[in-house]
Amino acid sequence: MPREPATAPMTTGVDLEVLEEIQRRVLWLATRIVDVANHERETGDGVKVGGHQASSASLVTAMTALWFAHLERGDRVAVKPHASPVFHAIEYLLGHLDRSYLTTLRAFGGLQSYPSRTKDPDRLYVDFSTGSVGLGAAAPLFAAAVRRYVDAHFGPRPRSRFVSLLGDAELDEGNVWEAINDPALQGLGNVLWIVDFNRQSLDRVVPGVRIAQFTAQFEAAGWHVVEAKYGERLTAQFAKPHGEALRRWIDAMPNEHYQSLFAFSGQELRKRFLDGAGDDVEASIADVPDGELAGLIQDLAGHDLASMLAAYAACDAVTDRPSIIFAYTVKGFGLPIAGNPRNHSALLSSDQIAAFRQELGLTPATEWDRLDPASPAGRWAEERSRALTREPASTTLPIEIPARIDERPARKPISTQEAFGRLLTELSRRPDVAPYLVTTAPDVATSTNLAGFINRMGVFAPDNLPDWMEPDSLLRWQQSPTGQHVELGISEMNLFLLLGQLGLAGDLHGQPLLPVGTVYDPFVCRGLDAFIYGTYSASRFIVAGTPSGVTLAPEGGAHQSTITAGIGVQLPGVTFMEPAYAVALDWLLCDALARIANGEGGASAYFRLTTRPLDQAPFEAARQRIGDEALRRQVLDGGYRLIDGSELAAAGAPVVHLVASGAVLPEVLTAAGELSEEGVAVNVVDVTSLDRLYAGWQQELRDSVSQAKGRFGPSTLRSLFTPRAPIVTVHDAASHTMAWLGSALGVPAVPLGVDAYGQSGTVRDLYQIHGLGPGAIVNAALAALAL
Ligand SMILES: Cc1ncc(C[n+]2csc(CCOP(=O)(O)OP(=O)(O)O)c2C)c(N)n1
Ligand SMILES: [Mg+2]
Repeated sequence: MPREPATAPMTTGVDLEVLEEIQRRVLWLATRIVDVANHERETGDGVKVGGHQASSASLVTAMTALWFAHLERGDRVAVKPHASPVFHAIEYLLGHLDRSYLTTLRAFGGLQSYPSRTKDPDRLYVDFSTGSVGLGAAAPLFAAAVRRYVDAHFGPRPRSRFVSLLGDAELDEGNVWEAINDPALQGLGNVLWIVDFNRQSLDRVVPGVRIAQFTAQFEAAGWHVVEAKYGERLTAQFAKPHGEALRRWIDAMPNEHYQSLFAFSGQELRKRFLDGAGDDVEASIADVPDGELAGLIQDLAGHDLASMLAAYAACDAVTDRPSIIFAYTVKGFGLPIAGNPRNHSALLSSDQIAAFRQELGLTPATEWDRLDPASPAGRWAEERSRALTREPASTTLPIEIPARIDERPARKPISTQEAFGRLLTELSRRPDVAPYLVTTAPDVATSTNLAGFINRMGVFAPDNLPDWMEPDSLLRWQQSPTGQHVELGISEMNLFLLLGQLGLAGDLHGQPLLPVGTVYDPFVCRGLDAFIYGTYSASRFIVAGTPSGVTLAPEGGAHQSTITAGIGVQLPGVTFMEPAYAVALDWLLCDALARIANGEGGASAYFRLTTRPLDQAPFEAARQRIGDEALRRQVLDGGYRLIDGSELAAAGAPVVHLVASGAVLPEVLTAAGELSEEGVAVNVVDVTSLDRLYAGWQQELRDSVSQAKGRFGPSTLRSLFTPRAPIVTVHDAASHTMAWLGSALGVPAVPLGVDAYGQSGTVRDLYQIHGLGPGAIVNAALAALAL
């Protein structure tokens, strides 16, 4: 049963016949865009080009109705990855894409296979990148939450609706359910999800009839659900004698049975359709001639423009919660491959393309034309183009981020996690910067030291909520529309999806923000796909992974991260940093915020932090030796010499470098002391950003190759190390992460790190069993010198 029968279509100003004509042209262009990429482009590499004609056709009606009769300029839409040809066909018909691109699907510099915010030629109109199913689908929900936040803090802006067009199999992805269940994402009345309910995924027809389960799940999560199931013809048939039996029969029919009928027509179709049905069902279609039976049985609302517009209007009318439309569609609608279970990657033959072209009255000379501007369809497209044309948004914040936040000298031992919390609290006192800061955490705000910030800035809630805590409690949890911390449930996937959207607030809402998230470092992996999604979308945010490594000793192996440093170094679009000392963290954090404020692409930052308090004196000593500004520069560039062994080296002592990041530095310093006593000249290099060192080295290599110099120019890496001296790398992370330094420097290297799962114990115990203690470091150094 449809949840809400189609009401009168919202046809104000829209002629359904004109829309029908536009729909046919959109289907043609989307199909031909894929066809030409596969059949008329010589790639020379034997790799198939691909593209999805059937998945595209499935959404042609929903998308034509949206762009040509529903969307407004401020609306933001995520398009199902495999419908990108439909999107580009529409943008072309609206005049937002040059004709020359229509033959470039999946070509270098051309239309990307899936909608891309950063690479598509019509990217001004791509609001959300999609491709990894489920993530793009959920993104508009998070964007709507960000809009709610932005409106509450900076004043309401013109209305936007946040629309997601998703494949039905995208609902298999857990992140979708994590998203709809989070309390921070409730009540967003400007959200509309449109599920392309074609009952097919990549491999198969999806088994069973799951619609009742889906609708119940969304309703339980507080959503308004519409089933756009049957088109006008079937609806009319249901109204006839025995119509109810017919409806019940189709409703209960397994997807596999229904889908198998698409291959048949006439007598054979009738026989197969009625297989197992009672006399009343047979009677219900007795009046339908064989020639019309296929059209009737395939008459789904997802291909009925009036039904879709009615569904959109019904959702618009509901403003207190998100809406979802299950639009029943046919994968491959309107094409010879319609409904075929194996049609996901199927391509029309050239003969089939020629027949389709002819059917539309087009010729090879006119096939790429826009709609005739003199025709009603052409005039309508022009009107819609005017309604939807956009200007690029500004993504910079006109504020000055200081070079350092906390000028007080650090006397006591302090952990980087505690320092991070203090720095954010200090920042919240700065009237120029504070308004733009927004923090978020997946139920770990207090255990990652955000309490100070939250006490000062409050927790965001769309409405004022009572604070049930005692007024003198250490943590105030004041929830109101002015709060600047967004608290999430435990889902790390949601954390990164939200951070990704907060970091696009300038692009999508005209108000850049300074987003900061915290997460236990091991669970970065739990949200990794969304982390990648955010950085792939060129979002800009700061995330602190804390605490990290086996230094989290008593917590045990399940909470001890090892591969996250490698992830941080390797992920594009984010700079990985692991400072050990508070002042270094301060400089790096300010620099990261400044890059975000400047709207720099790829300016996200990942800080890997610890709860181990470290004595700050060694850093202060280095500061005295190197000087404040020079040291700051080195820290920002990725590393500095915490201990300089030049004097002993000048006296002829053998030189070794101990290279380390973060929590392990006390052990490294102890080892350095022991080695010096043995007459070894030790340089201790504190790597503040392995990522920057690596990027600098790579840049240097590329420059030297392209300029054919044969010798490298100076880089941070080279200025930190004495030529030919062996190195020992020490890291509370997989030993592999720093191992490349040996080859970069062309010297013997012994990488120490954590290459097995940890367990509970003290820091000393854990460092001992993983070979990070001073003794192991000294032995490694002696071994390196002997290599
Ligand atoms: C995370 C992820 N896993 C797998 C894929 C490969 N894949 C692409 S489309 C698809 C099936 C999609 O089915 P559906 O969402 O129903 O879209 P349809 O093509 O039926 O419209 C799969 C498994 C992907 N793109 N992303
Ligand atoms: Mg599907």
